Amino acid sequence: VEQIAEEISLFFPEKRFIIVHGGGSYGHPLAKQYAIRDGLTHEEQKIGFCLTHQAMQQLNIKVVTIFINRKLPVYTISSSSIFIIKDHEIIDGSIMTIIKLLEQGFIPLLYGDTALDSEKRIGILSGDQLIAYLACTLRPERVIFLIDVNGICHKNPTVFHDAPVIEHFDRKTLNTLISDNTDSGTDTTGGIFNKIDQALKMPCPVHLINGHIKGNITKLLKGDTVGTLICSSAVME
Ligand code: IP8
Repeated sequence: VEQIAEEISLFFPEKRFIIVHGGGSYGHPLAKQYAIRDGLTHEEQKIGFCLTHQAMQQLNIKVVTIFINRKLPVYTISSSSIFIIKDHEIIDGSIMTIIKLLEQGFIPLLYGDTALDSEKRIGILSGDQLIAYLACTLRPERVIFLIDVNGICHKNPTVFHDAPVIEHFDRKTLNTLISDNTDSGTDTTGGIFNKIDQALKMPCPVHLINGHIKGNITKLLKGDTVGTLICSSAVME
């Protein structure tokens, strides 16, 4: 995250950013333990819902502190306070605070979180769904997903290390992927397939690049080709 903050500071404030982080090892194990995505079916889950949210707040404080230490004006907005979901997707919420923060030169930061569900009562709002919603409403120049492999490959690159990265991905490419969930671990929100699904809804180019490789963000923002570019048919038209 320090490396990411350093690279963003090379482009801010000339470029405006919104940062979204996921649940990682803070949110997913608790979300799984208490079956939060299944909705509220028994009382014990209420404590699990609160604990998962609290774990996300703790992760968020760690992340946001790194950016603020780099003198980046990153300001957290708790997703669960402003969005209501149904079937894992946002159905209601106000992004006025996000717009105002951007106008005033801040970098809004949101994160995948627990959320209230209009039917199942509780659920998980993934950072992926959050980004898709923000992309559709705010129409940014681009979306960049920082992942832990070099891009999307036909085979799982954490198992097949020599699998070449697909540079341009569209809806047709989806059918050629070999589905392999061996590496989904404790990810409760759909792993890479959810990212692809959400990316194909976005009205802008979506890049998936390796966030562990120093210089990748810089290269991409300077116009070089890095990782996988996903374009929905709306972007290509
Ligand atoms: O990692 C999930 O967010 P994601 C958030 O972006 C929780 O899917 C609480 C598991």
